[in-house]
Amino acid sequence: MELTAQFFDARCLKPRCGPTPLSFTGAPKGVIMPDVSQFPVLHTRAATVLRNTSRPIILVGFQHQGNLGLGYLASTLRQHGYSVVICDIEAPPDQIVATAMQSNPMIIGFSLIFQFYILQYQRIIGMLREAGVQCHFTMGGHFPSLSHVQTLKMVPELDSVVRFEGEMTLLELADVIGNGHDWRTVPGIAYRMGDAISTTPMRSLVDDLDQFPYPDRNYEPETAIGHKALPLLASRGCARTCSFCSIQTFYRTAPGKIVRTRKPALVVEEMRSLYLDRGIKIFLFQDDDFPLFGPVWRRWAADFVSELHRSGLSSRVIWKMNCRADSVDPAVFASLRDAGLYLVYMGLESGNEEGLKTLHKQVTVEQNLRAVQLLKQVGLLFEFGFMLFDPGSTLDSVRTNINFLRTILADGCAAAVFCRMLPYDGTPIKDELERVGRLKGDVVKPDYDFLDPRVTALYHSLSSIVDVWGWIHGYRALSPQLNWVSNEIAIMERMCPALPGLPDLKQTVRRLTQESNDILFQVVDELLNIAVNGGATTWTNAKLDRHRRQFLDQLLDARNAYVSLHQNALLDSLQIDASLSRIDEPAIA
Ligand code: B12
Ligand code: SF4
Repeated sequence: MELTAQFFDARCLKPRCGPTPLSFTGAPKGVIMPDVSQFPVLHTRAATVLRNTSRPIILVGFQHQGNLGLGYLASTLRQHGYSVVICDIEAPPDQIVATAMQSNPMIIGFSLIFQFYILQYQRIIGMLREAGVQCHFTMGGHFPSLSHVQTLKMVPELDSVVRFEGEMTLLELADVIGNGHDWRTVPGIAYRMGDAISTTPMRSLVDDLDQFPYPDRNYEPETAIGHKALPLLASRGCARTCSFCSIQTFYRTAPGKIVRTRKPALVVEEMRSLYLDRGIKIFLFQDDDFPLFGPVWRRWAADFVSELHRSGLSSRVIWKMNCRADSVDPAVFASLRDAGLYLVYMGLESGNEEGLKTLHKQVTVEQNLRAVQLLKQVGLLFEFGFMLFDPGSTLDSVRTNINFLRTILADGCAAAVFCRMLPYDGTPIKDELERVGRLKGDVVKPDYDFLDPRVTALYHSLSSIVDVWGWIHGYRALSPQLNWVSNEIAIMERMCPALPGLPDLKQTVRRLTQESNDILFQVVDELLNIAVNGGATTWTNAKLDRHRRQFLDQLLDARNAYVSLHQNALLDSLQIDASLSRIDEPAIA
């Protein structure tokens, strides 16, 4: 095997780290055609309906890092005989239109999981209709589920909206449309009736997640330092009630059990087949809140750990998950680490008590601080979500937040990433802002003003001085790239622990991270002082950009030199152990 230039030179393809838990390189673009022969089916059900599967179903969605929602929808449809074509919403619109024209689909299903994409969907859907595509158009995802009326108004070409978990509803919709029956009777949808919007009875959330076949992942996995990574789910739903989060509303509005966990043995079985069939060594658990909190989920986690050890995977694969600060316990996390956990994404969200209350996090600053400290003690890499600004922000709370970040990041363990809370549809905080007349903007750019105009001025001056997309957010920004290299180092530590010089690289990256963070903190500090005492800032966009470029150059030089020097050992670590047992029995002693 040969390593590509991309593998070595992050400058050719800057590591695509998003403002998100973890990002990987090389996401496929465009149309992803199904290869049904390779598709793993875990469970099959006896067909109870006579189906007309003569025309395919097209699913359109955001594919970067692999879209599990589309994956489950596609695999469920295929399990019942339908052929499915998946298109990436980021593909050129003409390509999506051409695919639809060529394949004469029965349904096109659009997946809108980020509400700010709605205009992009609106445009493509309009183009499809203009091109003469007449089949049934439906849309699913968080925003359409919670704001179905607005969705149908904003996108008049849609025939229906599928609300909440979509597998069974889309399948029934396909069955009914295929057989020429009235689709308006299908439970779980919304549709237009003249000027009004009607809904059918809501469909319950699926109780047994293991009834689904494995999600379709028929795309090239993204890679990190050459190791392939794929997303998966151990559970769905979240029991918490953060005020800024539409997920909790999504799973609470539909009838049925809010949090459902899969059987640990079946999750491990899915990992094992992906390891053996696709060479996947990094697993990204996308569960909103990995099952860890309270005695029942602790037992679940313990069973999962035992299964990983029993399968032989714990020494061959690594994984990342998302959790909250109040789930972090040293003994539990040490056992997760020993079973392959290497990266934890924690939604810390705020570093001051008022902010945590506004966001209804139901954790304290002390808990956040302790969780970070424990993760460091256990030796786990962590990344975090943090909102420097929220609707209750004051100059004091912003200062406290920056000091919180200074404390947890003092050792350069992670790059500073922060944002302003956005009031998404379906969230309690959006409803509250609307109630008190503070909600501004629209679906694409929901907005609000702070109560203290000095905070609004601070926010605007900060956004104009710091190139947010160059430093904090986006695949090519500095903080995400610093985190990306720390992520690579953590992977190398786990996958090839004997590599010489790794501690030196780690130290260099930590130093750069400290220095980069420090500049961001200095900027916020100075702007805060100006907001209180007046005066003019000494920071300019150009000055910050010079710093940013210097950091990036130093980072990439250090990283690329290290990878080039150790390419043989790194290549060796990519091997898959084919002797691992395929069947459910202990594979190694
Ligand atoms: C994985 C993930 C990502 C991945 C995306 C991977 C991908 N391609 O899907 C990455 C890391 C890239 C990502 C990035 C971001 N994310 Co994100 N992400 C998630 C997360 C944690 C899981 C998604 C998932 O796999 N769910 C599991 C599947 C099975 O469920 P599902 O997607 O809901 O799909 C089901 C139903 O919705 C429905 N359905 C969905 N689509 C369709 C279509 C049809 C036709 C039908 C019938 C049904 C249907 O049926 C599906 C199966 O049951 C969600 C939270 C969540 N629980 O969904 C946040 C979430 C989607 N992300 C969110 C946000 C805010 C972001 C970022 C903006 C973060 C940031 N600060 O930058 C970025 C935006 C990236 C961009 N586009 O620029 C928000 C979206 C809020 C909103 N209302 O718009 C969410 C909801 C998190 C939250 N708690 O608020 N994210
Ligand atoms: S932010 Fe996370 S923990 Fe809070 S409700 Fe949403 S998914 Fe759950």
